[in-house]
This record gives sequence, C-alpha cells and structure tokens, in this order.
Amino acid sequence: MIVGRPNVGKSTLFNRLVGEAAAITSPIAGTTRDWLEAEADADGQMVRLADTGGWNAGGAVGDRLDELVRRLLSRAGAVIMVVSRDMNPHADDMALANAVRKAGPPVLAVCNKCDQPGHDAVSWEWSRLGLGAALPVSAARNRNMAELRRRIAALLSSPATEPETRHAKPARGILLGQPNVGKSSLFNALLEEERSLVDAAPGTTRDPVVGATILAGSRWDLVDTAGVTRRRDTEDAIAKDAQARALRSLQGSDVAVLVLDLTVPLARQDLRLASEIEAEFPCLAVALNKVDLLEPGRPAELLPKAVEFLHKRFPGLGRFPVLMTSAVSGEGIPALRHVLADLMHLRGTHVSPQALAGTAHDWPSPGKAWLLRQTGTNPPTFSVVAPPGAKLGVRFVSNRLREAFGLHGVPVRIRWGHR
Ligand SMILES: Nc1nc2c(ncn2[C@@H]2O[C@H](COP(=O)(O)OP(=O)(O)OP(=O)(O)O)[C@@H](O)[C@H]2O)c(=O)[nH]1
Ligand SMILES: [Mg+2]
Repeated sequence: MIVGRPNVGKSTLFNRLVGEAAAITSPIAGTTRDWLEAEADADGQMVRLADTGGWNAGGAVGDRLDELVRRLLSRAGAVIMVVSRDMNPHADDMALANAVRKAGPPVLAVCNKCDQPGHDAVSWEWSRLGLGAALPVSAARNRNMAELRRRIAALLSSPATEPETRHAKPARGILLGQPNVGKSSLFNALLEEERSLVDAAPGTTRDPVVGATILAGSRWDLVDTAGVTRRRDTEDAIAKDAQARALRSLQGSDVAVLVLDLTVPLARQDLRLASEIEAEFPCLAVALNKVDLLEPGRPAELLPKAVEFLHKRFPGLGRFPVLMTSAVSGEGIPALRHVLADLMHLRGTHVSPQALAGTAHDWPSPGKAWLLRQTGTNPPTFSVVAPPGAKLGVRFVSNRLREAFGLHGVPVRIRWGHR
C-alpha cells in the first residue's frame, strides 16, 4: 500500500511498479480520488499494490484519511510511505507516519524525485519520520526502482533484516573535526545544556568531554573532543597530547560525526580525519556546521553539490549521511539526532542467511557460488568465500552488501575465507 501527501509522486511510483498507466498522474495536488489496486512484480513475487489519494490532515480530507487509513492500513501487508525530495518535512508527514506506525504493518519510507545521485542525501532529512532512512528513488526517471522492488519483497516475506534494538551499554557517538568548527557548540546543542566550553578562539576543548543523553529512546554517551590540526601546525606539547587523545577516543566509538565549517574550504586535514575514522570502524556522518552564516537560498543550492563532493572524496562508506547544521539557529540538530540513532540501528543489522544468499546470487562467478555468512553485528561482519578464480575482492563485496542492505555510512567488515 502506497501512502503519502499530495503530489509526492505516489501515482507515478505506482505506475512504475505496476508497469502500465493504471493510475492517472497529474501535477495538480489530490488527483487520485479514491484508491487504485493492481498487481506488481516485486523482485519475482507478485504483490497486490494499492495507490491511495494524497493525504492532507485537517479539513474535510483529513476525515477521509481516517477512513482510508483504518480500512486499508489495517489489512495492508506492508506500507510504502512516499515523501518528496523537493518538499520539506511537514506536520502532515509526521501525523501520517504515526498513523502508519500505529497500524502495525512493516513500513518503508521512500524519498521520491531523487532524479540524480546528488539528490540522494536529502533523503536523510526524512529519517526524522522515525521510519528509518528513506530510500531515495525517482519514479519518473526509474532510479533505484529495482532496489525498491527488492525492499518491498523483503518487507512482505519474513523480515530480511532484524536490527538489534537493545544495547546493554550506551551507544557512543563522537564529534571530531578541526579546531573552531563548532564541535563543542553542537555537542551542547545535542545535549541541550551548556556542557562543554565554547569560545571564539581555537583550541578551547582539551580533554574529551563525555555527556550522557537519550536519542530516539536509546542511551548514548556523546564525546566532544579537541580540534585536530595538521601535525606540523602543533608546536605545543599539551595541544599535541590533547589531539592524540581526541583520536584515541575514536576507539570503541559506534558513530563518528565529522564536523566541518561550511565557511571554510575542505582541507587535506579533513580527509585525514575521515581516514582515521574509517580505520577505527565507527559509522560516519558529516555535519556541515555554521549554516546560519550562509545567505538565504544558498544552503539548498549547496547541499547536493557538497554531498556529491564528499561522497567522492571519502569513498569508503557509501552514501554516508551529510547534513547542514547550526548550533546557533538549531537548524539540523533534530536531524542530526535522527541520523545518529539511524546509524546505530543500522550498525546492529542482522541479515538473514536467505537474504544473504539471494544477494550473492547475481554476483559474477566463474563457477561455484559465493558463500556468505554473517558472523557479527556492530559493525556488521561477514565471512566470505569467493568462487575459485573470482577476480573480485573485499571492496566489491562490501560495496555490494552495503547497497543491498542499505548500510550507508556503516562500516562492513569482511573476513575472507577459503574453501
Ligand atoms: N555562526 C555560527 N557560529 C558557530 C556555530 N557553531 C559554533 N560557532 C562559533 O564558532 C566558535 C567555535 O565554536 P566551538 O564550539 O568552541 O568550536 P570547537 O570546534 O569546539 O573548537 P575547539 O574546541 O577549539 O576545537 C565559537 O565562537 C562559536 O560560537 C554555528 O553553527 N554558527
Ligand atoms: Mg571545543
């Protein structure tokens, strides 16, 4: 069952999945009056797909949702909640997401109108719906539709992935970046208290500062660290030691937020920090901070370019989340909380053996099949036995697994075995 606000592209998506023009699409909001049903192929499995009218809370249409939602949601095998890249999260989206969650069927959030790879990062903004990361697709351009079909099939069969929801110890999130980028300010904003010292002069934070908080219902320890400069820029022994401790704090961290200052060009030092992060296996998110200092309109224009650039520069972790934040205006702080929670969730991903075998099924193989087994979570760890003569290595396998199971920003550990 497809739900979403008017004009997000539900009918285009429905048509694309069904494969014929069964629903009328129109740029005028609210075109689908009732709902349409048709058979669609979800990765080899025929499913009955329902397209519903766009939902507007409040007013007369609000009543219609109540009616539709009660009638359809309760008997839907799975729900696809569609949002649109070019719209901002709205109270209606939240209300709809809550209604869907309450109804109980498995649900997948889909961010439509991601017409090019540069658009995909915006889909992270939608994790605030509490439905996990939204899958970026373009129904009009036929982008990522095969992945969507696979996800629908997975939703309808026994769940392919069962994220571990309970963690005995708090998750650990660390803020890392060059001096003065606003790490302590973001740390305070996330904790909602003035915990760490903020100052206009660089080199303010020395000892790592730990603050406990709850994000999306789970316990977290957040760690603020000293700004890390280029090695040769540090003369002072105390500052050197502070920076070494900042990097050591990476050990055992579950999620790292690399903080960059939007008003300062990306430096080689930032790349070094990204590779330090990659080496220690936390999940990665990038916060482009001080967005309040940009002219109005500039952030929306800049974000897709920045995202594409960063993904190219740090290719190790797939399409990790990138978001714009301001510790001053508070913009992006709720989204950052959601991103942290989502990454932690993904870190605990457990893939069923069937789903794993299914994924490796179409990998190039000179003869025998690939043998895959998940041996651990947190981060997801897989033992892999390649077919004899296979020319593909760890990078190929980890990228494929990351794509197949949506592990963007999440390190995938591969242990290479032999027959
Ligand atoms: N305009 C604006 N200023 C910010 C923002 N975040 C931080 N600042 C300012 O940037 C300066 C440095 O902030 P801090 O939070 O101390 O930066 P830091 O990264 O912790 O710095 P070190 O601990 O010295 O490495 C302060 O003057 C902050 O007020 C922001 O989002 N917007
Ligand atoms: Mg600081």
